Amino acid sequence: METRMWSELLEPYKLAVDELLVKFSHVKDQYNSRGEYSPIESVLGRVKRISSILEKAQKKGIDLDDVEEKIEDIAGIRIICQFTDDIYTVRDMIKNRSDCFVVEEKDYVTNAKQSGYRSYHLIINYSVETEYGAKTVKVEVQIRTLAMDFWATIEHSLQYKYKGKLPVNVSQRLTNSASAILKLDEEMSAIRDEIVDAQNSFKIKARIVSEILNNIQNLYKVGNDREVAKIQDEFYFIYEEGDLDTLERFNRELDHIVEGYHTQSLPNFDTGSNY
Ligand code: 0O2
Repeated sequence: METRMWSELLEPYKLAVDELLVKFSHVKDQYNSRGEYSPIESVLGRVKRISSILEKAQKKGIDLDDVEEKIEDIAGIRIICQFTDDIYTVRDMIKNRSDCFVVEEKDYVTNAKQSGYRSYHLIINYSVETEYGAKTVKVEVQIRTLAMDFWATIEHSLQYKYKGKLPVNVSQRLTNSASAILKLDEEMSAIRDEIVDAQNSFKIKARIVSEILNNIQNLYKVGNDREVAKIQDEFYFIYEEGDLDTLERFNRELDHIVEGYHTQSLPNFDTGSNY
């Protein structure tokens, strides 16, 4: 196939990856903007390189005319989660989407591969609008934890370095570290609630602090500088000493003060004036 033909063939896959990256990142943003824990930690995407497609086709005896049908990971999305349970939440989320049609599932989380590889794979049909019309392409979605991703990345590099023929001692160490990764995920899941609570209160604190600073900035525009400076000092003290509830209370009080200034500066509608 000519290079031009390859770039035409790969274009809809590139579009699919770009769109899905935006969509899954948006899901994460929505959780964050609500101050909620997101089952999606991060999203990555790639279109397989032509050399890798050729290599896979050759390895599997796939005719070049059949690559779109038979190579399912030309477009790849990787969703990274913090905890093992999140993998299944994300899987269900994808299954419920009207723009992703799941055609195949591989649960290497419960049934790890011989290598020790763990990840949840979905093959989906996804439609894009190209300049030549609508086209449905296959996309492989890999869902895994941060720890699983760490292991897979290292193992992939070593497989590349040794061209798939790992020395026995390296292979043994990878098997041992795969068990350690499994244990790590289990340990983290056991204290999941505590971790999520800590992360949520961090996000809430960041939001309240930003609202307070915004209020103080607005007060400087309309209030007495010395009084606002006193409020600011009070905030620094509460920030150092206070807990989340105290900060929240302080923020509400500031809201009232700012509101008070606004009311004072509103025009009096009973004056008979048109404005
Ligand atoms: P790349 O370079 O990531 O694109 P199969 O014939 O069933 O073994 P198939 O059909 O490709 O292989 O499906 P499978 O096993 O679900 O693997 C698809 C992708 O999962 C691989 O793509 C890898 O990205 C990842 N993967 C699968 N097994 C392993 C493993 O043991 N170690 C690591 N690090 N990744 C794995 P590619 O095309 O092989 O590689």
